[in-house]
Amino acid sequence: MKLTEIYWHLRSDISMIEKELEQNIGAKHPVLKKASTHLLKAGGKRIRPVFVLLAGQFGNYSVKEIKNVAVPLELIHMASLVHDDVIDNAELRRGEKTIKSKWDNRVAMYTGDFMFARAVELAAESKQPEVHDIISDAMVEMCIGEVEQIQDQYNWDQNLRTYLRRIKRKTALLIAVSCELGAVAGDTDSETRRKLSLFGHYVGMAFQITDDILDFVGTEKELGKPAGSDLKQGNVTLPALCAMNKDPELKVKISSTIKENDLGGTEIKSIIEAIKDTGAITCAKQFSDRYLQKARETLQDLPDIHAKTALLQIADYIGKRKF
Ligand code: 2DE
Ligand code: MG
Ligand code: MG
Ligand code: MG
Repeated sequence: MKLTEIYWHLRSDISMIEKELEQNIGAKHPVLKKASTHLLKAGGKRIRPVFVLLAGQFGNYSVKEIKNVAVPLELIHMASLVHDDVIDNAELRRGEKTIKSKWDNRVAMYTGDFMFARAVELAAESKQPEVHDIISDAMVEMCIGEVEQIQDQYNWDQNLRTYLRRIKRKTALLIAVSCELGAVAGDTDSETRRKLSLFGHYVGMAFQITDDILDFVGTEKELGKPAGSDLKQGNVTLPALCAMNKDPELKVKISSTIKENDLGGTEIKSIIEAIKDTGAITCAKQFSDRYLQKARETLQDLPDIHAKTALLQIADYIGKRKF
């Protein structure tokens, strides 16, 4: 099954979610509506709603309950991107100007807050009380992850564990929660729910590792966002950690070259090449592959329904994705 087939199978539910997203950001205020719609229309993989829909199929699939979690999760994700682009000073997202660049930082902060408020409002319609706990816990962790990232910036001595903990918070958790809430909405048994959540965690870890790899090897055209910005901003990601571990001299060079408020230039480019020359991309990819393998194993004992094939297919795609 190809990725396009997965979306095809889910098309009626996805288009319902798409409509709901559009309606939910339709605000009384034209600027908030315009800015949110700008991001919504720029596209995106809608991977979190897709995980909710597929996980829900392991139980009794109720479209209403599914909607009450899938839409908020995508809104929270979108809100976090709008804020993330302010923090990362990013000009481009999904091939379009970011809200902070098309409007400004102030509009972006409030647009993020607005989307987030809409998410909470909609999630409140869910009948299952644990939905609120799960969502709010995830958001707290995401904030911690982002603050940790700021604190760990330009810290070239940080270890692998710090990195893994950070990406777990900033990315993997919301994906795990998407799978878990799909299971909750479908009212599956607790073991199925635990397994789906764990699957989401592993896939989410691989997803962020791939994002970090693509920042080294992708192009702006492919990614729809600028490449090479992590290192420039002092964000120490897995390829850099792999490279510094292999070649301690490179670490000395990186720490003396990449400093705060340094916009970088040719030096950054040569460091990126030096990092790649150590085999860092293969090293990082091995981590991602190992997480994806664990993700596949986690689903092993679940019933062989169509949704399982689809989840396995998405895991394969995450290992190969170019955008
Ligand atoms: C993207 O990482 C990380 C996103 C998490 C952002 C979380 C925030 C706190 P990247 P890219 C802002 C929670 C806030 C909420 C829920 C309103 O590597 O490469 O910077 O796509 O992603 O820019
Ligand atoms: Mg960013
Ligand atoms: Mg960021
Ligand atoms: Mg990134």
